[in-house]
Amino acid sequence: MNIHTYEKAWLVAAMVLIVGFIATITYGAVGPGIAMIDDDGGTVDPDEINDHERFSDPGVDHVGGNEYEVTVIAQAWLYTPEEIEVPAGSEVTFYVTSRDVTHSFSVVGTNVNTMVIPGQVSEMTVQFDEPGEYGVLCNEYCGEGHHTMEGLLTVVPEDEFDLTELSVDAPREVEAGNETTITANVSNGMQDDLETTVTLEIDGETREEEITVPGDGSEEVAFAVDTAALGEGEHDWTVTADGYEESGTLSVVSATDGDENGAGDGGDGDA
Ligand SMILES: [Cu+2]
Repeated sequence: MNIHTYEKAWLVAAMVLIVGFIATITYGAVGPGIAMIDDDGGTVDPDEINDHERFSDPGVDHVGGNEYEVTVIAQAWLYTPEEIEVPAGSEVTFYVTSRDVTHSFSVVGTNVNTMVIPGQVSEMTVQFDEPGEYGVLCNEYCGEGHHTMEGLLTVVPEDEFDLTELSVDAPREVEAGNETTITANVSNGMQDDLETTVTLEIDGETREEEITVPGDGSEEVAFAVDTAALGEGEHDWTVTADGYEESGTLSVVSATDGDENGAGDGGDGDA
């Protein structure tokens, strides 16, 4: 059979194109690690998100080792949480759902890009190796505020990352002569124990307590404060733990005059 030269040329060109298409798709699927989001993430009733085991508390959770889980709720027109921080070298599994309409969760500059459908949970696992900042965008038009829907994902160096939270419970005003307490609560979101020093500084005097906060737990330190020793007036205090700081002012007022009259004669608590 005789085939015309042009016919042959077109046949070869068509073959090359077909092989090229298959190679492109194969590279896309295997090379950069593109995975389709399937229904593995399960479902969640959009009206019951606030009572849901996972979605009632969105944010970053440490699973163990270098594995983290990040739970995100998309809604018109924001992400909760808006800012996500994970350590470099971590393997992060995102769980994203929508409270209202269809959105997307797209991490700019990475291959994290999923549609977020109310009722469905999009689950995807990604490895973040290098520190950096990535914008999070919604790629599905979701209403008039669509263009303002954004978040931020920060990959921080491993040694700068923790899931420590410090909260302090301190009275605003105390009558002179009474004893009071400034209580620091340190919670540790990592699975490993956290050893840290809780420091209270009040009126230039520093007190310290060493604590070990168990993994996924919290520890309380109560500092008894003697108002008679402090004297009447405003006293600035600062509590620090694991690099976190909280501060406030304690007013010691005379036993006879009640509130609003803290700035007495006891000096201004220069620290
Ligand atoms: Cu949206």
